[in-house]
Amino acid sequence: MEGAANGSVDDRKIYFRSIYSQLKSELLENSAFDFTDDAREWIDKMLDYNVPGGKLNRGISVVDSYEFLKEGNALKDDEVFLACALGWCIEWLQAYFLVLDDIMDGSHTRRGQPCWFRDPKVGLIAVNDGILLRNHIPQILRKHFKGKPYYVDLLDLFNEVEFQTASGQMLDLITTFEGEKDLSKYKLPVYRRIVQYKTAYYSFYLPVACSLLMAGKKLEDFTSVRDILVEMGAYFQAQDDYLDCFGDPEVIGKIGTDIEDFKCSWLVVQAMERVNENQKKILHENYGREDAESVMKVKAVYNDLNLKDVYSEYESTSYEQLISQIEAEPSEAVQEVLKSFLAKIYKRQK
Ligand code: GPP
Ligand code: MG
Ligand code: MG
Ligand code: MG
Repeated sequence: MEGAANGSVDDRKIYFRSIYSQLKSELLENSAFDFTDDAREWIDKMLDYNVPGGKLNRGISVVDSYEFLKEGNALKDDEVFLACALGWCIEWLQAYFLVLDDIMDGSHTRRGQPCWFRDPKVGLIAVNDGILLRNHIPQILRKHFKGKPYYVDLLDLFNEVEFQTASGQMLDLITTFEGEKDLSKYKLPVYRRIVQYKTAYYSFYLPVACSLLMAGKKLEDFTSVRDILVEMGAYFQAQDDYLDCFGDPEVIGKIGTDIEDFKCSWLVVQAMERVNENQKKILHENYGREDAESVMKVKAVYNDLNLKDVYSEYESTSYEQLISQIEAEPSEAVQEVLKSFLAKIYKRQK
């Protein structure tokens, strides 16, 4: 499999995908649970529906980052396999979050198909499926990493990041639903705290932290790297919020719900900093309502405020700031890890 490790981006993706089938088979053969045919079929279908259909950026980043950290030494077959397995653990974590997040956000589509809970045969069984997805992670880790010197640190890392994400999700939800709908509390510091916890740790810090552990590093020696990744995660969520409103649902694979859900989105925070009295009134009256006309009125205010230009400007400044923070990192290998991650998301359309 040497070629898979050192070949083109596409080869790597094909190899990464092939590991998914192996991990799925192992979970289905797991002797800790006496599977009936029905149970095996359910899990098989549930996994195929929810785990492999995304961009796989997070998962593949573990392999890419690990390779940079090995500084030019070609990865051995077993090392590529382990980095892929860890990458898939992050994709499993993401599937678990998304299955539950879509219920909480009342979303309709995800990755170009109806949300899992929208299938009438699934409904709230999706909650338990989320719990199963989450519990597959320690199963995968036990099978492939038990005995490695960094095994305990890996378990600890996944637990910590899950806690951070659930805490961020809580902030997202209570900010949205607590008491009267009050847009005046939607300010940048509130926004930053939500996105740091709900998105940045699991999407950006976790893949790099996994590769650092595999490379035998101690995470406490990399706090400045963590801070840069958290910053990158905040930028990524601002993109997600922008695309929720202005992205093409065909391309992003999901229909936005942030306006309807009264979310503390990057767009509404920017809008509130710029509105005149009349525009503020329109937002107060229409933000957080389900009907298409209200949503259109909110979008019209965003357009009047030229939020597309504000966003473009924000993208460029964030990029420049991140690059200069990255270039202050002493290790060239670490710089490569961070730059390659940033390149994957800069100006993304999906
Ligand atoms: C993204 O928010 C955040 C998550 C998917 C984390 C969910 C965490 C849980 C503990 C369930 P989002 O709602 O903006 O994402 P999307 O736009 O993809 O629905
Ligand atoms: Mg959400
Ligand atoms: Mg959501
Ligand atoms: Mg979103």
